[in-house]
Amino acid sequence: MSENFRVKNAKYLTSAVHRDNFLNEFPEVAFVGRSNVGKSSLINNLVNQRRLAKTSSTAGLTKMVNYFLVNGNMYFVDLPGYGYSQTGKKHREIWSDLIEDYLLLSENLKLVLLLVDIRHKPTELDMLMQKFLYVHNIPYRIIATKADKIAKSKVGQYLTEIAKVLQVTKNNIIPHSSSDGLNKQKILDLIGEINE
Ligand SMILES: Nc1nc2c(ncn2[C@@H]2O[C@H](COP(=O)(O)OP(=O)(O)OP(=O)(O)O)[C@@H](O)[C@H]2O)c(=O)[nH]1
Ligand SMILES: [Mg+2]
Repeated sequence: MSENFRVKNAKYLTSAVHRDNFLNEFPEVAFVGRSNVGKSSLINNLVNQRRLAKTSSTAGLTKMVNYFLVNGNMYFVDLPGYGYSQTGKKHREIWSDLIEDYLLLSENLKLVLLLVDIRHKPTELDMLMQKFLYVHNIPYRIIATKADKIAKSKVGQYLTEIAKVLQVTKNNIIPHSSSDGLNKQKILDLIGEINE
């Protein structure tokens, strides 16, 4: 069933700015990670659309919880990034209440894709998020984004570094590139499992 999962169609549904606006009709996959790590780009790559989820080189673009309906029976949820100091919050580098509400209140949340930039060591916040997901029993997988930015021959080495920090085995981290679609089908197949 999960093999060769395909996105037949995807459309933007709505954006929530408050827990009262969260949707819960369908199973959902959420994309979580630091600002600018490539969450919206990964969604676009998976659904084969260049601009379904808005992307930007300026950190902190996605501020709401954005729902996309995929194949008419599941949601892809693009979350705001964390670790971006907003004005007035400079010393409180933590994720927003909206992110936390979403993760704790979404009963149909089946999978979180936790994104880290393949070039950088995961931050304290990444580790905190990983722990948060674990403690709250939310199934997650780690995606290392922007793999096209390093030499192919170095990918394994960078994954080893990330794996060490996050205390997982290297095989649990999937490198991805929104530019060339590296491991796109592998990620889609993980997502396909949520509807079984
Ligand atoms: N080369 C390359 N650039 C990427 C990749 N993924 C994202 N980017 C670039 O990184 C920047 C941020 O990407 P977004 O997808 O907007 O990141 P985000 O995590 O949604 O950011 P926020 O919404 O601000 O939290 C954009 O300039 C993208 O074009 C990738 O796989 N390869
Ligand atoms: Mg975004």
